[in-house]
Amino acid sequence: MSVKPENQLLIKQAYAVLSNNDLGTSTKPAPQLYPHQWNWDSAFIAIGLSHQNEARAQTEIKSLLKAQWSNGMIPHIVFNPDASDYHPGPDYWRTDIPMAPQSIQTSGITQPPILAFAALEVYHNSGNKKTALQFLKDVFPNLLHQTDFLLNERDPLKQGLAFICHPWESGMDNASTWDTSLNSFIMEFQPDFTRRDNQKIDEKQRPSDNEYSRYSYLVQRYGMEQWNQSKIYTLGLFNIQSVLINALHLKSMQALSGICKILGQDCGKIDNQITSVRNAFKTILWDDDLARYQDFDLNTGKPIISENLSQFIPLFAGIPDQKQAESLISKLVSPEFWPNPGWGICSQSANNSEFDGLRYWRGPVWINMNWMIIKGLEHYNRSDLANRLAHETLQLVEQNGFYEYFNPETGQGLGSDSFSWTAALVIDLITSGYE
Ligand code: 2M8
Repeated sequence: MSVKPENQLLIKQAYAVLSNNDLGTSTKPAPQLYPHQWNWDSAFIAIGLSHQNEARAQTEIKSLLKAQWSNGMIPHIVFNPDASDYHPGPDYWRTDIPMAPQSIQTSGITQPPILAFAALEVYHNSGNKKTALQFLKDVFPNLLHQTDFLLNERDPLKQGLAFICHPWESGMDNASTWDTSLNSFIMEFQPDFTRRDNQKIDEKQRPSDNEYSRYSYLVQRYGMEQWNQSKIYTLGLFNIQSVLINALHLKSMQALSGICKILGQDCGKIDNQITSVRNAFKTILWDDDLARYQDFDLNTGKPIISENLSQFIPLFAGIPDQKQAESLISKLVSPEFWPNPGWGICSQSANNSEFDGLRYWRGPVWINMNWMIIKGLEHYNRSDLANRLAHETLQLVEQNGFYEYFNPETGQGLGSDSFSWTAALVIDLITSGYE
C-alpha cells in the first residue's frame, strides 16, 4: 500500500504525540489537561499503537485491566501517582473500599466499554500471532467479567441494557441530552472543589460551573454509598440507558464472541446475551415514528428527545436493519450533522437549540466519533460516504493539529493540543488505506 507523503508525515507526528504522552505502561490522553489513564481513551490508543508496537498496545489494555474492580467494573480513570493537578483527584472519589484494587487508585465509575473490541483489533493487527493469542487468553476472563458487570449490576430491571449513573460515564460529558436529568435531582449539600480544567483551557470550551458542581456532587454522594451499585440505582439521581454505551457494549460483546471462537471455547452464553441486547435496542431504544435511537431515562420512565450524534453509533455495531440504517444515514448526511464542505460529524445537531460549536460535546467534531461512524458506514456498504468522512478527518488534523475536538464550522482546534486518541485514530485510518 502506498501512503501519500503528507500522510506519512502525519503518521510520524501522530507517533510523536503518543510517545510524548506515554506514561510507561499506559498513555495519558493529553499532556496537561488529562494526566492519568482513561478507559476508552486507552482502547483507541491501543488500536493506534498496535500498528507499530504490538507489545506496547497489549500493555496499554492490560494496565487498564489491572485496575478492574472485583465486581467487574473497569474504572474510567486509573490515577497516575506522579500527577496531582486534576479534579476530582483520587481522594475525592473515596474508592478505598474492598471492591477496588488495593495498590492502584481509581475513580468509582466506568466509561464507554469499547475495550474488548480494541483487544480483538490489537490481535488482528499483530504480526506475532503466538504472543497475540496468549494476550487474548490473558484478557478474555476480565473482559467477560466487565460484560457481567454491565448486564447484571447495571441492568437491575433485566432489560438487556446497561444504565449509566454519571454524565462522565457517557464519554459525551456535557451533551445537552443530559441537561434535564442532571438538573433534576436535589443536592443535599454543596460539593466543595476547585476546578483545574478551566485554568488550562478557555472556559468557553469546557462544561459550565453548574455542571461541574453536579458532577462533583454525584461523585461525593455515590462515594457515601461506598459505590454499592444497587444503592446507586435506588438513589435515582442519574440512571440513563445510553445509546452510545449500549452500542459499544454490543460491539464489544460481538468481539468477545469472536475471541471466544478463536480460543475454541463454548460461546453459547455470550451469543445469547448478544441476541437479548439486540432485541432491547429494537424494543426500548428505537423510536419508529422518529426513525432514530434515543437514550432512556429510568427515573422518569421516558426517552430523552435530543439530537446528538450518539444515535448513529449503532451503525458501528451493525444494530439497525437496512431500512433503519437508511433513515439514520439520510439524517447523518444532512447539513445539521455533516456540513458540506466540512470536517465530519457535529456532536450535536446544528438545529439543536443548545448547539455550541466551541463547547466540548455540545457541537464540536471529535475524531473518535468520525472514526466509529466511518466503520459503521462501511458496514452498511456506504464506502462512498466512509471515504469522504475519512478524507475530511485526515484533512482536519493535517491542517489544524492533533487537537481534542474541532469547531465544525471553521475546523479550528479546541480543547487540548497533542491529544492521544486523535493521534491513534489518524494512524489507524491511514494504515487502513484511507487518504
Ligand atoms: C473528558 O472527560 C473527563 C472526565 O472523564 C474530563 O472532562 O475531565 C471526555 O471527553 C471523555 O470522553 C474522555 O475520555 C476524557 C479524557 O480524554 O475527557
